[in-house]
Amino acid sequence: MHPPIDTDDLDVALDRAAERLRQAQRVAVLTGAGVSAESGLATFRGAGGLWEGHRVEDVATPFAFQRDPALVWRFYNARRANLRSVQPNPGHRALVALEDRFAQPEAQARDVSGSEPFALITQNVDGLHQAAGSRRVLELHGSLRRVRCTACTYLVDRGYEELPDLPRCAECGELLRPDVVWFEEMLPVETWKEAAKATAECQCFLVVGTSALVYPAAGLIDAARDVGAAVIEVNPEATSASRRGGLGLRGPSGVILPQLVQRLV
Ligand code: BJW
Ligand code: ZN
Repeated sequence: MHPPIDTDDLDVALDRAAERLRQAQRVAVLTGAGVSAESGLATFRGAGGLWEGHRVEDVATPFAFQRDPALVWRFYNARRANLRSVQPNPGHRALVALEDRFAQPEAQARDVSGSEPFALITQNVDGLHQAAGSRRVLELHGSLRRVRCTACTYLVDRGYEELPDLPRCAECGELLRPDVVWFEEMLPVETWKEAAKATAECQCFLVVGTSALVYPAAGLIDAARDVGAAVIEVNPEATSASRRGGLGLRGPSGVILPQLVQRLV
């Protein structure tokens, strides 16, 4: 249990965070599973987490997939099926409003550097930011909608349609896998470069709903600090990111983010 939020302190922190955002020309946001918690999706770690009942190495490593692809596919198919009935929540929608605020054509015209004013960097594979209407979403850990071949270059968006436990490639007949990034796998190179650039160029970096334990994504928080960006964390709990400084907005992102964005208008 986290301690009750002191509303006066939260109010002051929200004002301070809004001020940092107002001063920024470019903003980057890093999200994790917590931003989708209020949509009814389980986070990964902790009680009730997605991995409860599974060992990480049984489902989220290339070795696990080699050893028992049907077990791994059952885990991912269950999550894909669940996503058919899940909707974005007010936290996702507030991030769309934040993008609207920063990525207006006039704001871009004023920025002679030609850099993008807004990036939403997500570790999530649930597609809820796009479903809410976010435009510039950088998916660091892939997407549950896409599947790819383990043998050839076949890659396709299958939405959340039902797939067999051992789905096969339409091109070569080999086994398909979810297009997500497992431990010990490289992140998609171009997406990673864009995320690192957006971080290096921002003046304000929002960290929302992530335990900040998984690298290299968590390293972006330090990279933002290194370039002097104001780091603002939205999370009901303190995390390894909060312990490294920055401004903490303690509470669920579906409550805190709309209040934060509201203060910018
Ligand atoms: C709320 C809320 C509400 C709740 N509102 N908030 C030692 C040191 C450094 C690095 C390493 C190391 N040993 C190994 C590594 C590398 C490894 C790593 O980081 N390991 C650490 C665990 C130590 N990383 C990798 O392997 C990465 N690749 C890589 O490094 O390549 C180079 C390499 C190549 C070859 C060999 C070695 C290295 C790849 C990482 C891939 C991560 N993939 C996963 C699975 C994706 C597919 C799937 O979905 O199944 O990505 S793991 C899982 O963790 C998933 C998530 O995106 C990621 C992060 O989790 P997240 O989002 O932070 O969720 P939680 O549950 O941890 O936190 C939720 C938070 O929400 C909590 O804080 C709550 O309080 C909060 N919350 N309700 C707001 N309402
Ligand atoms: Zn193939």
